[in-house]
Amino acid sequence: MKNLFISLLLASLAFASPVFAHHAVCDVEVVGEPWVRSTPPNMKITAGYMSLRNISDTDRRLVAAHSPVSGRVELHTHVHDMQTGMMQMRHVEHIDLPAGQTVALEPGGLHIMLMDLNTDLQPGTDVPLTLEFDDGSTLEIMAPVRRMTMGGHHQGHGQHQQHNHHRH
Ligand SMILES: [Cu+2]
Repeated sequence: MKNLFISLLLASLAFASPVFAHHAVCDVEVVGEPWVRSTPPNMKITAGYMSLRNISDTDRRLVAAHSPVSGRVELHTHVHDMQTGMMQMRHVEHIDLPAGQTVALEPGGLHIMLMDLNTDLQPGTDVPLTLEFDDGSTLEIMAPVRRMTMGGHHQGHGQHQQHNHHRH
């Protein structure tokens, strides 16, 4: 019964993904559309966001990412600095992707940090990203470049942070 289930699962995966046959099996898929924040001229860093779903029953880790537009890519998270009251980025060695779960990389939280950019990233273009997992598998994606949206949740968050920055 379990084998039948797995066969059906693999069959549906092969059906859903035309590139399936050309890559080592990857336990992780991107949910929705990934995106990379656009950059003004001469800005050398930006961030990539996406939701990653671990479709297997084994815990996975995102351990690295690469992009041809970036000389150095790191995995980052945001932590709340108790002393300053500000959110600060921290480098992390990996991003945990628990079995069967979806993990969101989003502004103010986990993200893929693209540094040493060798080009400006204009909205309407796409950034190739290679995601590397702890089992050695990789996932190649194209992430559209978007402006950080003004208004809505993230803007509100920013204002909230500014509120905490007042000094006496
Ligand atoms: Cu960062």
